[in-house]
Amino acid sequence: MATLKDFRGDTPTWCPGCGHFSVMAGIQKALVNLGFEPHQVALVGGIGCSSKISEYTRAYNFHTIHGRGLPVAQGIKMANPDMKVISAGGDGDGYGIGVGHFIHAVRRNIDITYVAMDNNIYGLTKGQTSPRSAHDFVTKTTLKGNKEYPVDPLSTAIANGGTFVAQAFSGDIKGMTEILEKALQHKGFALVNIYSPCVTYNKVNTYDYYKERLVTIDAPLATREEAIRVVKEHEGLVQGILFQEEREDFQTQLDIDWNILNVQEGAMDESLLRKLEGMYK
Ligand SMILES: Cc1ncc(C[n+]2csc(CCOP(=O)(O)OP(=O)(O)O)c2C)c(N)n1
Ligand code: SF4
Ligand SMILES: [Mg+2]
Repeated sequence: MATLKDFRGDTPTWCPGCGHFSVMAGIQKALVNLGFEPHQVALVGGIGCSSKISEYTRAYNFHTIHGRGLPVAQGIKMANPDMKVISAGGDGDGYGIGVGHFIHAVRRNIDITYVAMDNNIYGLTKGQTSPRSAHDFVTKTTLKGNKEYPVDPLSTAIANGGTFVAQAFSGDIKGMTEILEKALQHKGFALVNIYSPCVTYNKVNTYDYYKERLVTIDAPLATREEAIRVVKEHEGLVQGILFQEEREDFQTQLDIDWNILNVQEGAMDESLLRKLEGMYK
């Protein structure tokens, strides 16, 4: 059985105190608790401080390009349904340039876990306003304050057919790990948005900010309408599983013999291509 040490990858270069350390610890702990081995897991990042998590965790890793973690993760799952696939990245990565992929992955309900490490700012590029920055948030790109309003990932996912929608806080490792375990066990697309403070560039959304404000939701809400109402009522400052629904995932519905894709020698010959074509007819 794997231990936490087995999942340890390259040494992180994150700033001391960065929330992303705890998110990584939570993901690794959840994987160990559920009995996964590193070779059974694929971890895919986009670009950002957060996305470096793919290099810092020992598993099958793919550090993709900005906002493209989700399409690559979905491709890996399609090619190898036995793999536990996790896509992880930042709020800029997932809700800015990658937001189109996000919404389609949600409605597709493909069986992967998406961890968005939300620090309400672009950390890697040194502190610009992100799609999750609050209205009137001041940075070097919004000197007079942000005149846009932030993306609401929870309501978006719930409204667009999300079957597991949760939010956690990297300052509460125990609660976050429990949510991550449930997300990893969910058969379908699981979103866990995690408030993960950037201690270097965001002096507003700090650990204390979240500790003072977050409201814990003890159990998933009964309906999508109710879940969205609760998210809006607390202005997104909630932690827990907001909504969960059992629904056949994308690949189960397709009912394809996925073993056909295990091409051992790497060569896709003509007959295999014809067979694949046949499956989609
Ligand atoms: C196509 C493209 N556009 C812009 C960038 C520059 N860029 C790199 S990371 C990043 C944002 C990172 O913010 P986030 O995803 O929130 O991660 P964080 O660093 O905050 O963890 C940007 C804009 C890029 N690498 N590629
Ligand atoms: S810049 Fe911010 S997000 Fe990036 S490692 Fe430092 S604290 Fe973390
Ligand atoms: Mg960010």
